[in-house]
Amino acid sequence: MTSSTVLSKDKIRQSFAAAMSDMYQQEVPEYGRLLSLVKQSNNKFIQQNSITLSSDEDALLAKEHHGAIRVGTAEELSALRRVFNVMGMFPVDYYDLSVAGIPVHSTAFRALEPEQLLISPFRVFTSLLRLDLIADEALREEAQQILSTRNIVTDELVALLDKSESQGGLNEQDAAVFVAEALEIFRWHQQANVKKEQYDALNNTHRLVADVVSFKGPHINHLTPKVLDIDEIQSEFKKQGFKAKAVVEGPPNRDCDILLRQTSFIALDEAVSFTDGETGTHTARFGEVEQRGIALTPKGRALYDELLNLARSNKSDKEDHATTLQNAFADFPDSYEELRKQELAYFNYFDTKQPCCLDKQKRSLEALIESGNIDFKPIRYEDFLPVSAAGIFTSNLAQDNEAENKIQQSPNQDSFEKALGTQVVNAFDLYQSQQQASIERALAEY
Ligand code: OOG
Ligand code: NI
Repeated sequence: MTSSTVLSKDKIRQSFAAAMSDMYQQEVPEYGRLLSLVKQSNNKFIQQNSITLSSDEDALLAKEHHGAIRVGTAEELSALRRVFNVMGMFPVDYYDLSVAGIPVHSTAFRALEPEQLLISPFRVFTSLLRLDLIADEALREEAQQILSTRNIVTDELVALLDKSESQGGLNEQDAAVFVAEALEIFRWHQQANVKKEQYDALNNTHRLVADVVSFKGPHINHLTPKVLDIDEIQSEFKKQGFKAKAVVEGPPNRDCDILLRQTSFIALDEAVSFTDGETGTHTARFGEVEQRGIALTPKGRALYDELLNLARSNKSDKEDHATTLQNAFADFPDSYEELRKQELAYFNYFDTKQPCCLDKQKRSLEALIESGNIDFKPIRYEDFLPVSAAGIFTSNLAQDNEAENKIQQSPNQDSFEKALGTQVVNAFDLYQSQQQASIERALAEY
């Protein structure tokens, strides 16, 4: 390869995801343990269900993951947008976490096209701290002041961002430097940016404020491998002494998985040195697993939200969470055929290559499905769920504190997009156009 050849963004994302995984295994040894447990559990599931994976699928399964970080300022968020762009990752959807008492709003950076997701499905749930939701004015100003002095990107990285933007990508050599420099943003810093008493004051206001403001950079706070049987992992977590969250977030266990189910285990206490020489601990980094199902249409999503609310209001001490959830979701169709007929979920349609006996004018999509000439398979949900994300956030902050209940609910997508420097992509539009393109492709054969 000559040095002027631009390397594919998918390849850069793939090597960045691998580098991030290596770094996180070194920083958080439990993550290495988690990866072995997930591998064992996935293998067991594959054997028990006699699933045959191609070598590509197998490699992808081991690689599947998302991560999460939290930044403090508009400049930091927009720098991340530029960094992720180099890896072919774009902000999809807006998530307002203030509804759950968490002073952040978020997006998820990811690749947009199915073929790109197959090369590397790596995503990063990225949150921006909302100091505007913090009531204590003096503390808010202090936090702003501290954040204004830090710089999360190295000069080398900025030069490579400029280069990539002006020449439409990076060559292999530059990409290798880019991966190493970008990784620095996500590294854990034991050395805090603040004095012990400042940390304590921030922590008393909201644990997230302390997490975002007190350090030199926005450390990666978890990486999440994909699992095939999350209920089994949840019970293994308990057996093997991981401090798992009490419940699995998201929809119940079903024949046809929908959206996203996730669970996590409690964060580490990590040693910190403050600028005044004092020492202490900070709790932020944890482990999580995810199981993904079919993407829902707006109609399906409305039904999901309604039934999830029903389950939350039916919550009682007499029944466990899984049972309450199962009961509430009894009205959610659980076959792909029904999900499709009721337009609750998205599908990829494809030509089965069977000989077609229908008259030309009768070859509609539905008739061709009926005659066995077109078939469909689920489109996987690639995004996140705000209620679940809130559950993950809160279960991984240290001790609860009073002030946190005072965060006002106030979504503000406009201000988020201004900070980001672009609008977020709407996930429904992505799934809808993927489905539509597959229908057109399949019908073009007839
Ligand atoms: C992000 C929590 C949300 C998920 O998987 O829903 C998340 C955070 O704690 O920063 O990662
Ligand atoms: Ni997560």
